[in-house]
Amino acid sequence: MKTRVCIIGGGPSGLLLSQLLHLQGIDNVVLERQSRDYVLGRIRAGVLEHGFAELMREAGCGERMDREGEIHHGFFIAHEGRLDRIDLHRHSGGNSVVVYGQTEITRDLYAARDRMNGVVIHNAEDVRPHDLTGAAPYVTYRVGDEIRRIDCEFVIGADGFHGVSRKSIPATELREYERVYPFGWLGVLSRTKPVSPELIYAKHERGFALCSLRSQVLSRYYIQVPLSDRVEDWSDDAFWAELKRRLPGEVAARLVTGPSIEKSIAPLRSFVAEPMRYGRLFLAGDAAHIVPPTGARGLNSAASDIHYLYHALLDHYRHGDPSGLDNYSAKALARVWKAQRFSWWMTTLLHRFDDAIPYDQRLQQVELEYLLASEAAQAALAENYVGLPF
Ligand code: FAS
Ligand code: PHB
Repeated sequence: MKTRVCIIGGGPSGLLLSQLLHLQGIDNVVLERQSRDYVLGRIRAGVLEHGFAELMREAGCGERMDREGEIHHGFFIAHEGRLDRIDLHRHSGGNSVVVYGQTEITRDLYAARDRMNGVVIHNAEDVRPHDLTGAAPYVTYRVGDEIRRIDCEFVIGADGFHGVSRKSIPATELREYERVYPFGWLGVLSRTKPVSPELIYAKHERGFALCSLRSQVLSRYYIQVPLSDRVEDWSDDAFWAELKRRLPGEVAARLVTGPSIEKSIAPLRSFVAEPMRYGRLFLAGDAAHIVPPTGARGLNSAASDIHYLYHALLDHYRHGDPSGLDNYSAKALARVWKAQRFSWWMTTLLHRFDDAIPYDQRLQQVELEYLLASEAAQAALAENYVGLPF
């Protein structure tokens, strides 16, 4: 098989780039290790920056998001039994976020690929990129016992943190930066009415909690748990009881509980791999960077990578201009590191750190006091949360 761009990974990053390129007549193929149902079975991000929403509309995939997604102009911070609202809309000069699950984003992107007869190959085993530093890279993969080959001009590594692309870059070429947090998030999805019309980020001495949603009949909740916890350690009742302990009384009193339809523990890490290019291979999304979900930057950081790559490939194919591709890594990393900073800051602000020295505990408390008392600090939070410019 021959194509112009071979995209490894059929998650939101890979599918969004595939759709954008196809709309511009740039031939591409997506190779996905899992089945479509498996990919759609993952419950992940919930909050979209306005830049991500714009990109979905540009890809012709924004119609259901605009119809079913919720525009949120702010969120609450719960602490010491009270709620303080951060007015994103006012502090960001009129911007907001869209609450619409990543699962639905991925579903809409698959539907758009199908409508355009886009080529997405599922259950592609042992995907391997080859000759990345030459002018004619290719990718091999296995279906059953048969090894297949795709000749291409560029390879996009959109295969997430555990993918093959980043690992195809020689260690001598790659610099990796990582911080692993000493806790995880236990997440529950339930067919219950959300406890609050806007998200609640709760800082509590027992640990962090988050009240989020997917719709008015589908709620998403998280509590910080030790890394040693396993999901089978937590019954639904135990989860709901702990969540209530971490919320202000008036909120806990109106929490509607119900059976979990999904329950999982996600570890928290900050990670960046530099550079995001090696020859004809370009990394995008989780393949190159990971953030703790506290700042809702994970999926949104992938969006700016895709935006930059899309325009760089357009410039290359339309105008023979390689500058976008040559500048991609530096440009993408400049925004990635700002998302890293914000995610680290939100995580440090709101979580319980058992090994924190008393000075750091007081600093955490005064950081929150300063934020809630300062218009400038809230404006800084808002501009990051709604999304820094691409
Ligand atoms: P993905 O990991 O989504 O997609 C990569 C795709 O590549 C996958 O479908 C995988 O099957 C495929 N793949 C992997 N290896 C391959 C190979 N060798 N060959 C072919 N295909 C291969 N972000 C938020 O903003 N908010 C959240 O609440 C949030 N929660 C998260 C919870 C969890 C458990 C995880 C893991 C992530 C969470 N994230 C969250 C971040 C998440 O949303 C990512 O940012 C987002 O999935 C990034 O999308 P992709 O870059 O497409 O990577
Ligand atoms: C979610 O709804 O899954 C979600 C929302 C905001 C976050 C993290 C997760 O910061």
